Amino acid sequence: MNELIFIHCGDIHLDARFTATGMTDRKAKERRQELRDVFIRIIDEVIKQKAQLLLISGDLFEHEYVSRNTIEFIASQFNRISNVKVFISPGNHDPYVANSYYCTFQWPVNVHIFTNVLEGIYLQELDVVVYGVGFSGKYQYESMLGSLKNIDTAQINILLTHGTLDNISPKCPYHPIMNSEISQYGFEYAALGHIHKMTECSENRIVYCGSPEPLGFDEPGDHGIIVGKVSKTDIVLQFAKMNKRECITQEINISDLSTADEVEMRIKERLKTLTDDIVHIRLTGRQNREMDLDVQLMTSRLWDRCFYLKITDNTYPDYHLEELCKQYNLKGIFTRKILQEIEKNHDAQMKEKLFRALYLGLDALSNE
Ligand SMILES: [Mn+2]
Repeated sequence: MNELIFIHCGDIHLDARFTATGMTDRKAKERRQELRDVFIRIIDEVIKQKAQLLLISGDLFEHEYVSRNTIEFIASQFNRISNVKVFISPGNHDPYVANSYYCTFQWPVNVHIFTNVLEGIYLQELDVVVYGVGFSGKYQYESMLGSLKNIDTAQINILLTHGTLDNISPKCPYHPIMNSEISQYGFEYAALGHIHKMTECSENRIVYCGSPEPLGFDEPGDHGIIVGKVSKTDIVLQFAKMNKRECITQEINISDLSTADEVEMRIKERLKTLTDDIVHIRLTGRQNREMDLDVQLMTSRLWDRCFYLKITDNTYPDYHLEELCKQYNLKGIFTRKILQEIEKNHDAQMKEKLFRALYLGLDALSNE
């Protein structure tokens, strides 16, 4: 039985700016180097797995920012696998436009780049047809799979494209395609790009491989590529983790802390296991009125404890009880009553309970 080994990767975004993360230029530059590193590791995996096909489902690089040097780097990596057929379906970040390196660069002969006209390439030696279509601009409002006619089911058929699967919004600008539309043709595998999180949309058949390195805080968890073994009767997919770093967002509730030093200690403690990561700490809860919290200062004091650190203050100020006591409304009456009770009471545990009741009550009254 003819079995084919393929690697499916995409959304690598070589030369991305990383502006959304708020990263410094220095760190962004380092991160861009790491995107190159992950691309090398992907090619290593192609060699290691003895893959015969490399499918790249778009957003290989960022057209707006990519340098010729990076294009030459990509080509040199393709040259390492000259016996492997490489297919690229341009995405919204690397569309097939007139001034794209896809048009102007002399790519190695083992590389095929799809355009906005759907085509199927038959590889006789592998008895497989790779169908593909790509972006020719930033936006693509309609499915480009419409011209697909009956496909010959005698051989293995693979689809490669960049798009949004089953998006119900009427004006999806990123190539809206339907699961049902793809399924009817009976592809052995549909390799999709655009969603940066690995997603199996139809068991083993329609798959987003995700980005191999996360590009922002909206891309938590592991990232990688798909290693597939497919025949006319069977398909086995394996996710291969590729990312060097993780983008991690963590909340730290500071309601029980009274000084900025204590907050800093708590963040330090949390960062101990996140030294290689891109970390966003969200401070939440109630902030003591006496606390002089300066997240910028804190960030600059702790920046070297992980790859990149961002701290945001999402706390809300503590209640000003003295002020509240002076008010002639429900909150004022409630606060006065409970504070009187607290004063009368000598039991420490009871005092604490009353304080908790005070805050719960004020929260309830504030949220009306
Ligand atoms: Mn992308």
